[in-house]
Amino acid sequence: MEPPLVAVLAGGVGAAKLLRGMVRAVPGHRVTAVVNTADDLVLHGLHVSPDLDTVTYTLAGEVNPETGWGLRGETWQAMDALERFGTPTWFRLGDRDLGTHLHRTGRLAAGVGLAEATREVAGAWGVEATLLPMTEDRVATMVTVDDDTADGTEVGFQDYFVGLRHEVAIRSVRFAGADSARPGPGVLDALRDAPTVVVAPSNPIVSIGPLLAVPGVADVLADRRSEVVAVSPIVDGAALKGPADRMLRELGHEPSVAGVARLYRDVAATLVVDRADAGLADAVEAEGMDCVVTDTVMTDVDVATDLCRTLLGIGDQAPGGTA
Ligand code: FO1
Repeated sequence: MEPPLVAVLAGGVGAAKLLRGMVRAVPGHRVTAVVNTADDLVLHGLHVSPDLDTVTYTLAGEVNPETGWGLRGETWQAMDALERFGTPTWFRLGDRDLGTHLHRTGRLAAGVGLAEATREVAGAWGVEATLLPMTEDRVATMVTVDDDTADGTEVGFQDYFVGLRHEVAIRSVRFAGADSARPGPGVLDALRDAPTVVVAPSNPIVSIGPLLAVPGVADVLADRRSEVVAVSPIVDGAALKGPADRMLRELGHEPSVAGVARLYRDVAATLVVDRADAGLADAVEAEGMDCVVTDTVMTDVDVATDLCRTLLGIGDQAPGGTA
């Protein structure tokens, strides 16, 4: 198998959009994505891996374009049937999507690892890129939400994100199990061997945070920091999707490209920011990262492809340059 030309640290929707451009910028089979699994949950006895599935369905051209997750043309008969029993259905699994969770859960029960189950799912959807779960061990993002109690209440990530519609303020985030998690098969090799490593424009706290918390990952990136380029998920002080800006603020970080630079400067030499943030390039550089300004809002696959070409050629960019 040919080695990857690029390895991408990936969360869900933002990363999936970027990867759609990446597999046009270079041959799909030369792209490896290391994907967050700390959002995974077991529901109705099924192992659900939202970020792996979002990336898979997006690369297959089958993602629901309205939500950015789940499958297009989905039906919900299984959820309707569950409601009949009074079973909670706050986390919606469509009928077609259920097939993926049934397959994954069956394979895991048969003793196959998550990496192999992921390879099977991605392959069946015709995805050429290699998708690697960050770990096969259980790592769970836990969020302490602000409530009337003195210490707040800790809930699982999907309880916060979907159950509470990320409308409540948060006090802290931790990645349970991360300290003893082993990187998934092939993860460290891909991050060491790919000529370029890209940190996708995913939530720095709850999507990229767990990846960097897996022992070994941040060290590999720090060792080759000059070849690691991150894309800011914050544009003009706001997240394009989801609560990243609010989470940053609530956890004491600045919700700006400068705040993102502060989080990534130890593992990446370059931060790519949108033209809307051109005025903050000096602030990014003051944090110790080179700043490249270009179009990062991936309104269509052509913008994503151009962005990826810029990322791959970043070594040729003058620091602080405009692509
Ligand atoms: N997000 C929601 O807001 N509501 C849902 O009911 C929901 C179901 C769901 C099912 C499968 C899947 O792969 C993703 C799903 N998501 C849902 C998205 C998911 O919560 C988030 O995309 C990620 O975990 C954050 O990256």
